[in-house]
Amino acid sequence: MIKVQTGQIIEYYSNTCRVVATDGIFKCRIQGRMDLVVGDFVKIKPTQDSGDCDAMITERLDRNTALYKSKDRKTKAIAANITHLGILVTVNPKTSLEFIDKWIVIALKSGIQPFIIFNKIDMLENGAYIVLKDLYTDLEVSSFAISAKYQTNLNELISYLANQTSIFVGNSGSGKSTLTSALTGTEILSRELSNNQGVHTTSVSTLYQVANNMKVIDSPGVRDIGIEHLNHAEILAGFKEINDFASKCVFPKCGHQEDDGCAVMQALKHSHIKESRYNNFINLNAAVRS
Ligand SMILES: Nc1nc2c(ncn2[C@@H]2O[C@H](COP(=O)(O)OP(=O)(O)OP(=O)(O)O)[C@@H](O)[C@H]2O)c(=O)[nH]1
Ligand SMILES: [Mg+2]
Ligand SMILES: [Zn+2]
Repeated sequence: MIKVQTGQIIEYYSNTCRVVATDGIFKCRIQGRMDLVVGDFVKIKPTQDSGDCDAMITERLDRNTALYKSKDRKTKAIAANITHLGILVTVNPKTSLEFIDKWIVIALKSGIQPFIIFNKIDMLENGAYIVLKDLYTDLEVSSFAISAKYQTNLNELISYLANQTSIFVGNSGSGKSTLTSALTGTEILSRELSNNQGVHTTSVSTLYQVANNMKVIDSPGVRDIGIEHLNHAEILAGFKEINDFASKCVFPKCGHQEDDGCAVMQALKHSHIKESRYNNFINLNAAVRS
């Protein structure tokens, strides 16, 4: 008989989940309408009455961080207690700069450290990612250039992720599952390795815990996501270099699109702000209401 204990959700289905706790991994029943996601810390207690479940969840502990997405005006948590968010950037599928900037905004708004992983470097002409790397080094966003498939340059990334809980985000096919397999040594189905169909796309969020206390989450909910739950101030906070100049604009409600008294437009003209960053800032602002 298992005792009452605290654990962390490592896999979440609609009314059951898997929890890693002090005494092992348990399949748990979710009681009522609890708002739970992968990464949540929960209290569990033994149960006999629920089919193939060993335990039930009685309580969710407070979250340190939570990652949200919006769709059709509804906001939903994707994962909890994450410290780092790795944005997978690939040439194929091509990752847009807007995708990168959007995820930086989302991470910073949630108190999560964003960083960039250039994946599939085996497919690149030497140095092709350097231009992109330069765009983000000034912003204190670390970046790594790797090949998940051929396990190239993983050591630096592994040290960076030690003692952290990370989630990888990227377009379908960017290599989130392949990277998670490489880091954890678990064979996770990727779009190439599948049971019987041609491809396997991740359909459930899983948290893997491995050596050096590295926890990584492979999730299907993190390809392209809506940001209607953000406001203009939160978007500005995600563009650190623009934020620095915005406080110097003459008009307090400056929209940063007219030259008149706008310090951001001046900075853009003098290349203190990169054009792609400015354009994405304007585009993301246009996508939210307040
Ligand atoms: N050449 C090359 N191919 C890679 C690399 N990493 C991943 N791939 C391939 O890219 C394809 C997609 O990889 P996945 O890991 O399934 O991508 P994913 O991001 O998990 O995709 P979804 O689960 O659909 O979101 C597979 O065929 C991988 O073998 C890499 O470093 N180099
Ligand atoms: Mg996957
Ligand atoms: Zn301005």
